[in-house]
This record gives sequence, C-alpha cells and structure tokens, in this order.
Amino acid sequence: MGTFKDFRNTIKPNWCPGCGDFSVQAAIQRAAANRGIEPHELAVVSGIGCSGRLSGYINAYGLHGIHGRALPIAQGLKMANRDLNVIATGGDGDGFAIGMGHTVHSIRRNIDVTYVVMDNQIYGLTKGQTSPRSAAGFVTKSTPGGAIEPSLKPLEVALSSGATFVAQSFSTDLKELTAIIEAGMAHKGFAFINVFSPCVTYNKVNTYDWFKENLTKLADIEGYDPSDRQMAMKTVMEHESLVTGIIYQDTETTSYQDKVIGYDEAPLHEADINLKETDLDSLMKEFM
Ligand SMILES: Cc1ncc(C[n+]2csc(CCOP(=O)(O)OP(=O)(O)O)c2C)c(N)n1
Ligand code: SF4
Repeated sequence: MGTFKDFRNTIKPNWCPGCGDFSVQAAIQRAAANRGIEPHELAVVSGIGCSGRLSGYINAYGLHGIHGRALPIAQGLKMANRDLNVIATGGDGDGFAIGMGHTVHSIRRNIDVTYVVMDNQIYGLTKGQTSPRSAAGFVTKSTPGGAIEPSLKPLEVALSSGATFVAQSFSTDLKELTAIIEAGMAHKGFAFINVFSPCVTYNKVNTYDWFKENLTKLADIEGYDPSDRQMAMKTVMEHESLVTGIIYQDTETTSYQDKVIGYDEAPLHEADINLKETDLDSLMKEFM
C-alpha cells in the first residue's frame, strides 16, 4: 500500500510560486495513497499547458501528451489495462477549447477514467490569453477590448451530456479536493472534476480572494442531494457554477468498459500477440 511520499518524485515543479496547480498535484498524490494503491497501479496522463506538467511530477506511470489529447490517451490506457487507475489532467484551454470534443464524448461514454481539470480561466503556458472559461469582458493580450463571448459552463455541459460523476473544488481546500479525487477514483465510470486553480501570474481577476468570496460549499446547502440530477443542474445554475463539492453522482449506470464484450476476460496487456522480439525492436524504432 503506497503512502503520499511514494507518489513523490525528485523533479521540482517549475510552476510560478503560488500557482494553484501545486495543491492539485498534492491532492492527487494523497488521493492515490488513500485509495491504497501503489505507484505502479496509477497512470497520470496530461495535455499541454502549465497544468499539463503535472504528470511529470508524480511517481507513477505518466504521459505528457499533446494539447487537448489527454483523454483519448487515457481512455486507450484504461482499455488496454483494466488494472490501472487512470487519471487525466489538463487546463481549461486543454479540456474546454481544443479538447472539448473529447471531454464531452468521454463523459457520455462513461469510461472509467478520472479527469481533473485545472481551471484558471486563462491560457497560462502561452502567457495569458483568454480561454473559453474567461468571463465576458475579460481583458488579456488576445482580447484587449475585453472578451465579447460568454464563458463556457462545463458543469452544465457535463450534467447535460450524461455525466455519472460531476464535482468541483478549489485548490486551496486540500481536504475537500483530496476527498473528491478519491471519490472520483473509486467511481465506476467517468469522473469529471473541475478545480479552480488560480494562475497568480496572468489572471488578476479570478484570484484566491475572489474565489473565497464567491464560492459556496454544497455541504452548506441544506437538503442538497447529489443523486438528484435536476437538483444538481438547478443548484449549479442558481449559483452561476460557483459551488464546490460532489455535484452529481449516479452509481447505477454501467461503465463503458463493462459493456465491452471480453474486456474483463482478456485485457489487452495480457494478451499473447505472438510478436517476435526482432519485430518488436523494429516496431519500436519506428516510434523513436
Ligand atoms: C495543437 C496545439 N495548439 C496550440 C498550442 C499552444 N498552446 C500550448 S498550451 C495552450 C493553452 C494553455 O492553457 P490551458 O490549457 O488552460 O493550460 P494552463 O497553461 O493554463 O495550465 C496553447 C494554446 C499547442 N501546444 N498545440
Ligand atoms: S503562468 Fe499561471 S498557470 Fe502557469 S505556472 Fe504560472 S501561475 Fe501557474
């Protein structure tokens, strides 16, 4: 059984001091330890962005892929090796701009992957452009007169796309965030987790103080029932998406891979593909 320290490696993150992504990394490491798994039982796949660096900072299988494509890779991994706990991570640009198609289809497919989005409402790595999550009027180098488009509402999109697990958290709330990621990993199906992870360098509007003033914990809403999808949608809309906690969970719907005939009988990674070592070598050379 792994501990939090087992999921650490020796690479020092090169995020700006104060970046919200540090806490998201810590929460994933804690959640994995709390799930009682070992580093070799975890794979973290990320896209491109400051947030995408996260996969390199965790002692586990990892793949820092290409922009917007963390989810196809993560789904392929889960289909090939059902024994792996697969976490996909990335930014709001990665998941809600270039990768939005994959996000919606992974949600409706309900494949057993935990998706953690570090939502800083801006493009961090490319030095501060407007993202689909930036609010109307948001001024950046790419929208000097203020964004004229409204921001995307990923929680509403997830709920209306048939999600079976939708949650949101704030990177400073390590306790809540860890518990949510743990619950997402335990969920049998696709777990969509949006995390407000402030970019201290480029987003001077959605700051730590701004979130502290504006977020409401679902735990503080009397009678909130995360198994009621209509209540989830109504609450998210009433609070302009500024809620944290498990918003919705459906434990009844069967996950994608459990519907695939033969998935549990012969996982791909155990299959004898009858490949000679020389053929494998030449195949590998093609990809090097
Ligand atoms: C196909 C492709 N298009 C565009 C880019 C340039 N690019 C790199 S990261 C990024 C967006 C970063 O924002 P986000 O995904 O929100 O992550 P953050 O850096 O804020 O964590 C873009 C547009 C790229 N690397 N590849
Ligand atoms: S630019 Fe923003 S998102 Fe990127 S590391 Fe710095 S604070 Fe974090």
